[in-house]
Amino acid sequence: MSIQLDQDTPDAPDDAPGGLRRVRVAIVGAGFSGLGLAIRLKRQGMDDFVILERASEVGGTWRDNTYPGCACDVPSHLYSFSFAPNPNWTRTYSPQGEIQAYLRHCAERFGIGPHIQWDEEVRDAAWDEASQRWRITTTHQQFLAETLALGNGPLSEPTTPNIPGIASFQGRLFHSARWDHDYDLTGKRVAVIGTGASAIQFVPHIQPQVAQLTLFQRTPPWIIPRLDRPIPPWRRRMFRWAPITQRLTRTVIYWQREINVLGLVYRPTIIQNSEKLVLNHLAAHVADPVLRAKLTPTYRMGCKRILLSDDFYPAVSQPNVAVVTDPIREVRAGSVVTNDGSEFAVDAIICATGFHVTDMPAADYVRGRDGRTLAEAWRDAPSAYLGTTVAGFPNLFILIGPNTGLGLTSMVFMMESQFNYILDALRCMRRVGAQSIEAQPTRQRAFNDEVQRRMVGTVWASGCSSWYLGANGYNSTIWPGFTWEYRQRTRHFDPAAYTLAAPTVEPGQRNPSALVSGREKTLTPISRVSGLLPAFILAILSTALVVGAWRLLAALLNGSRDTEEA
Ligand code: N01
Repeated sequence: MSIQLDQDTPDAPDDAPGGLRRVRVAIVGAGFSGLGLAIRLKRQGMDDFVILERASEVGGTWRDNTYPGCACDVPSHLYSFSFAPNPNWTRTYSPQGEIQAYLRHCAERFGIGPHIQWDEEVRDAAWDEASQRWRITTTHQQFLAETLALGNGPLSEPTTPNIPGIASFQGRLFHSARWDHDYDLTGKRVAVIGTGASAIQFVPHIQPQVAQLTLFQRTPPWIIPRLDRPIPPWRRRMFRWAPITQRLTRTVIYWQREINVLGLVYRPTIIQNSEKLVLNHLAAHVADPVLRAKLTPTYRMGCKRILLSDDFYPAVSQPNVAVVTDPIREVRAGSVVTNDGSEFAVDAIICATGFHVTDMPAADYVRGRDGRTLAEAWRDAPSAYLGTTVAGFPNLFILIGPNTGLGLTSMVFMMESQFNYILDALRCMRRVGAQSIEAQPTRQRAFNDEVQRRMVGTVWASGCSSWYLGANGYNSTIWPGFTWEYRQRTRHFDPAAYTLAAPTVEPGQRNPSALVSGREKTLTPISRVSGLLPAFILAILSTALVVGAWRLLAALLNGSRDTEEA
């Protein structure tokens, strides 16, 4: 039976005294995750929510990252909402503009626009024990929300490197996630710092334009062929007329990506075999042995994010590009100086140096039941139950929370798993009359212990440094398993892992267990037994697919080498 999350309930919202606006759910951010949750709420008949968006446009990271060549490295048939397939993607890997347009279209199609408070940056969000609600202060307003969902994402705050002298640079300096489109790079001497997912996408686009490109590389990435191609009009028509064909395509892509988990998590030998193939790809495109040595990774493939590109190696092989591997010592008014004393005169520096992932700024303004901020609760390392809820922070849901990140497949799949969980949590609260839910510390700890145990022996624990790891080397970003397993575990809200508090609780007093006992028995728990059969079938399916996929990759790589040699 599905319970509607409609707003005709006894405590339906009305604006509280003191200019506070009461809402049932406040969502921070109108990016992929915030929009997706809003759409799912709306489709469940729940209209009483607000999205607090600091900008004046939807899209989150797909709005902010506008660098040349910005595109998704997960095929868009998979990197899109399952409930809103887009038959009109023009390429296998959609460019940023199309993804941004898709998100805008979703917001319009599902009527999310009126729920968005534009130009409202959240400054503070504190759990108010007396009212059992979140008091949220934004740039211009205050809200009292039953539930707070953080959809601001881990890739929203760019990191600028702390290099001595960088503040005194007299040329143009900007981050790839805040591209300066007013600055014409034509004929300029440009330094690019970093060789991550962003840099390898824009370097091939700016290389033909600039006079000289100096690429400061700290660690060479593993790069596999992207094989991006246009989706022909006939196929787009087919997806429109027969949506099942697009669903099938999505399913195939899902499993093609999912099988990588076997190598990343369970069978590192598979990864070792494919490393040889990928080095062949490098050799096929970079003839200069000195440059090739610089570009050859010395750590296990997959330990850092595996990158996809067809044009990065050809671009850095051009005469106007220099790959510098000596570490940067300082930045001067018009140059970059490396440890060996070499000085590179530049007109502009582009930092492609990533984001505040494990130290996201939102953690500083979200304060839980005892007044502690998330950052304080996460002093050792970020952690959450099922990557979504945190002990001490009632009615808080973190979208793309700790240990929900992925190496090679679509984050939208993980987000949609979280949407299921959150909606079921809200339904459960209605059903049992709970005003607040809070993850039990023991369950949160047990979950995180399990995640960390499973991390041992995976490729992410094979000894490289990456943004997956926090300052103390703890991996609080990656989900070390199959994504279908995460889907399975978040299919239903599990009240036994929570403390549920009744609305009658007096300020300062908590009497949670009254609601929990007995009621939870009426709810469907995750069935471990029923989870085993699909897991077994899927494991067999995965094994069959992995063999086929790696053979295909081998054939493609050999084919491309043969073509080069011919
Ligand atoms: O950032 P990164 P990004 N001095 O952290 C180097 C997503 N994304 O913006 O490897 C010198 O990957 C750093 O060196 P090292 C995706 O999840 C998705 O490129 O740490 N160098 C590295 O080379 C991705 O993973 C898409 O040794 C410094 C680079 O800067 C995430 O965003 C597209 C330095 C940072 O690479 C971030 O990607 C683009 C310093 N002080 C991005 N500090 C899709 O297609 C850092 N570096 C979905």
